[in-house]
Formats: sequence, structure tokens, C-alpha cells
Amino acid sequence: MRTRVGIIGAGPSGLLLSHLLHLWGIESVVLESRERDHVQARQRAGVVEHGVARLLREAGLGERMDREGTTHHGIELRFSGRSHRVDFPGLCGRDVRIWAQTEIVKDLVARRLADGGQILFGARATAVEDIESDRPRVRFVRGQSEQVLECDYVAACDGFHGIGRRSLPPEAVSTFDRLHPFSWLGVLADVAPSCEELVYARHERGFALHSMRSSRVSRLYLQVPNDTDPDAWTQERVWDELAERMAVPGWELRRGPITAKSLIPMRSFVTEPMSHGRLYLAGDAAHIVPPTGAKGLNLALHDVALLARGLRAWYTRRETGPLEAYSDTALRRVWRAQHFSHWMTTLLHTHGDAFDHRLQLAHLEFLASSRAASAQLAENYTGLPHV
Ligand code: FAS
Ligand code: PHB
Repeated sequence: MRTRVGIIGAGPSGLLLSHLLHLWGIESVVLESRERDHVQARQRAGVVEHGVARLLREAGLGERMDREGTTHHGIELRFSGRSHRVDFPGLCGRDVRIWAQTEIVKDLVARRLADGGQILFGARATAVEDIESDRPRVRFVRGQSEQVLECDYVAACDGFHGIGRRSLPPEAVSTFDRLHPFSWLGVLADVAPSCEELVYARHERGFALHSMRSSRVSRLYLQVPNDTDPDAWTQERVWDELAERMAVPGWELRRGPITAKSLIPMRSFVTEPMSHGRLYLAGDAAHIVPPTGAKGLNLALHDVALLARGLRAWYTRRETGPLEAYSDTALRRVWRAQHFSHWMTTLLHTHGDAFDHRLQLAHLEFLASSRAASAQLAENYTGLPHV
């Protein structure tokens, strides 16, 4: 099998890359180890940055997002029994869309298949070879057969556990890794959200986040120890803990049936560089951020937009500059997002000693009283302008 760009992974990164290349007449094949239903159902991110929403619209993928998603003009910080709203337009002139990653993936799969795109589900890449030549190839297994995909370029969009990152020469790579001493217990519930905008709560018992998927479905998270067994959390215990951590006068948390529960580790990870020879990494294959800053999905789509432009420059103008600059350009945004996500995570999660807790509260008081401090949060949360 032969194509121009071999893409490993049909998550948001791989699918958007294949779609953008198609728009510019560049052929690709996507290899995805799981089946379509699984890929489309995976509960992941919920917030789309201002610039990424525009990117999706420009790529012809914004229609359902604009019809069914919602615009949020701020978030609410809660601490010490009080609430502070961060007004995005007032502080930085931008907003965010609440639009689940599952919906972005569904639209991308449908669009690629409607456009005749090749997504091979159930095709697990097992090796990436000859990346220092101009004819790299991907070995993959599908059903009982082992096959080879020959291509000009390989894009590893295969997430944190994929083979892409492991296919870079170890001597050429530096990795930066930090596993935080707490995780999130994420729940999906069939109940209307109890807030208009996302609530990020810092409480002595731990962090809590109230997000949503629609007017009838809420998405909530609780800081828990890393060795937590989600099954040890009954529905009643989850709701009681969320209510206590997010309590402010005059507010009540609506309860309803919890339909999904999962443990999400809090990790900060970066691979440098994000390319070698004809192999390019994008998204979680190259970096992981703790979800506190809602950056993971957005970073992935920024990577892909950059990589697609580099491949377009090569195929249409035989320009190598944008591809050569891909890793350095992407990493500038990656480290900005790493810093912001780490800052939000250490600000809001209770860990460390009493001194650390007092520092957190002093910082939150400063955020609530200083326009400059809140503007820094608003600028980062709504996303840096698209490069
Ligand atoms: P993905 O991991 O989404 O996709 C990689 C794809 O590659 C998968 O479909 C996988 O099956 C496939 N694959 C892997 N190995 C393969 C192989 N060898 N051959 C073929 N296919 C292979 N971000 C936020 O902003 N907010 C959140 O709340 C949030 N919650 C998250 C919860 C969880 C449990 C996880 C794991 C991540 C969360 N994230 C969140 C981050 C998440 O949204 C990622 O940033 C996003 O999925 C990145 O997309 P991709 O880079 O496409 O990687
Ligand atoms: C989500 O809706 O899943 C979500 C929103 C904001 C975050 C993390 C997760 O910071």
C-alpha cells in the first residue's frame, strides 16, 4: 500500500491532519488500532479555544459546533466559600466554545469517509521504519495479515501510548516528565448543569470542576489520590463530595444518574524534538498536559494545523522551511501551555503543607482583586493567537 502521508491514529490529531491535507489535495491514509465506535465514544476534552474554534470553522467543521455547542464568556473560581468570575471578553476580548472532543471526532470521521478518505480501523501500527530515508514506511497488523504502508512522510498522531514517539532515535530525543501526586475522578451525569459556566473550585478537601456536555449532560471531576479505585466511589459519595467542595452561599448542586466514571492521571510530558527525518509527532504522541487548563485537545489541533501547512509547503512549492521549523514552532506553544496547565494545577489542587495552602489562597485572592492577574489567566485559557 502506498500514499503520500501515512498517519498513525484516528484521534482528533490524525483525523484533522488527514482532513486538512485532503482540502489541499494531498493524499493520506489513517491507521487506527481501535474500531470506529470506540474512537468516537472516548470521553475526553470539552473546551475549544477561540483560535481552534476558528480553525475548525475555516476547515468546514464548525457548523454543528456553532449550532449545538455553546459559547462561554468566562469561568468561575471558587475558594474559601466565595466565588470570583473571570470575564474573558472584558479581560482579553476572546471567549471559548464548549464542544466535546467526541463530537469533533464524530464530525471528522464522517467528513473523511464522505470525502472518500482512507481510515483503516482495526489497523495497529507495529513499526515505523526508514524515517531517515525519503521512503519511510509503517508496518501494521489488520486482522490476520501484516501489511506495509509506504509513504513520503509519517505523522505519528497515536497518543501517549502509541509507537510514534518510540520510533524516534533515543539518542536524538529529550523527554521531560512530571507525574502529579493526585489524579482526577471524572464523571458523566444525566443531569442539567448547575452552573452557566465552568466552575473551578479549590477546597481543603481537594479540587473539583463542574463542566458540561449539553443542557442535559454534566461533566464533573474530583481530585483524588493516584491509587483511587473509581468503583469505591458510590454515586452518593461523588455528589456529596462535589457539593461540599464547590459550596458557596445560595448555590445548590443538581444531582442525577452517573453514566460513566474514570480515573484520569495528571501528567506533564514533553518530547523534544517533535520530528526526526520524515517522522513527525503531533498531539499527545509528543506531549501531555494536566487537563486543568483544558489545553490537551487544543494543543493537538494547533500542532496539526502547523504540520499540515508544512506538508502543503513541501507538496505545492517544494519548500522545506516550514517542515524544518515545525518542531521548534510547535514547542514554543507546547511549553506555554505546559506552564499555564502546571500553574492552574498547582494553584487549585490541595497538596503539600499548610504553607503551600496559604500561598494558594493568597494567589487566588490576588487573582480576584487584580485585573492584570485575571487577564493573564483569561489570555492563556482562551488560547494564544493561532500561529
Ligand atoms: P488521542 O490519544 O486522542 O488519539 C490517538 C489515537 O491513536 C487513538 O485513537 C489510538 O487508538 C490510536 N493509536 C494508538 N496507538 C496506535 C497504533 N499503534 N496504531 C494505530 N493507532 C494507534 N484534554 C482536555 O483539554 N480536557 C480534558 O478534559 C481532557 N480529558 C482527558 C481524559 C483522558 C482520559 C485522556 C487520556 C486525555 C484527556 N485530555 C483532555 C487530553 C485529550 O483530549 C488529548 O489531548 C487528545 O485526545 C489528543 O488527541 P490525539 O493527539 O489525537 O491523541
Ligand atoms: C471537560 O469539559 O471535560 C473539561 C473542561 C475543562 C477542563 C478539563 C476538562 O479544564
